[in-house]
Amino acid sequence: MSEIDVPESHPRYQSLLTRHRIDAGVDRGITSRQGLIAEGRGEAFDYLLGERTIPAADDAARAAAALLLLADRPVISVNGNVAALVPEEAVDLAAAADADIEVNLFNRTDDRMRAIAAHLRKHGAGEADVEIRGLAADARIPGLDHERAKVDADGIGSADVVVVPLEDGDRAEALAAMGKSEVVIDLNPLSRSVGAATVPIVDNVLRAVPNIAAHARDLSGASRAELEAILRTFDAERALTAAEDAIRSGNLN
Ligand code: PTJ
Repeated sequence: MSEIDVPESHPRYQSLLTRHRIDAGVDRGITSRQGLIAEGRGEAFDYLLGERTIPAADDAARAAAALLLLADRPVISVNGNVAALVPEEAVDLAAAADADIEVNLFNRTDDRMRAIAAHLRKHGAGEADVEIRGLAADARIPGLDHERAKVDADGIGSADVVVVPLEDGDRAEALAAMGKSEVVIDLNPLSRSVGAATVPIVDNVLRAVPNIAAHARDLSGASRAELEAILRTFDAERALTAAEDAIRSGNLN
């Protein structure tokens, strides 16, 4: 038994755990109610993917790790769904990639910003040299209206590589237009967000975030030339086609 009263061997374990975490996130004031809808959409794609990391997504996670290790100022963007689903794993990825975390919300309110920052601190941020940014909101993403444009000048504002799990399409495109390299994690291979990414990962954040961290640790001794070679051979278009094919094939294994 674990966090939920269901054994890990249960065939729907991951889906039940996800629902539990999102539900608890709403109760804690971390996740927005729209986050429940986003999760439902993600679950449908994950079901069709067979709730597994397909080989193309694993290759993408390795390319993402290489991109992060090559970055000068990597930042991991955390929203209400990510904070509820993978708080500890997001902090661990930041530690493995020597990145900061920025709380960056689509439906931004001060209460949610503070609740998410506190939740991340409870899961280890603030220690292990992982800074939490996002509360200063002293810069804007050009071309976006209202609250979702707010970023920290010394966080996403000046980052060269941003990991944006579950990003909305507009903001992913606006970040790309700022010249940032993006790692986008999204279960929908047709979303505009993955289309804007340097490295799109079509996988559940529950699996993808720890997987990127594992690859980053595995690659920590690699030379710049080796990391650059991993990135050069990664083909974003092929990764998206592989995910779409897996979903359309209807083969759940
Ligand atoms: O916390 P906030 O205010 O920043 O809001 C966050 C949400 C996610 C509500 C907001 O960004 C939003 O409305 O996003 P969208 O436009 O609904 O897009 C969410 C995308 O994430 C969809 O393409 C889903 O398929 C995908 N998705 C949902 N759950 C997961 C997922 N991808 C990976 N892992 C998941 N667990």
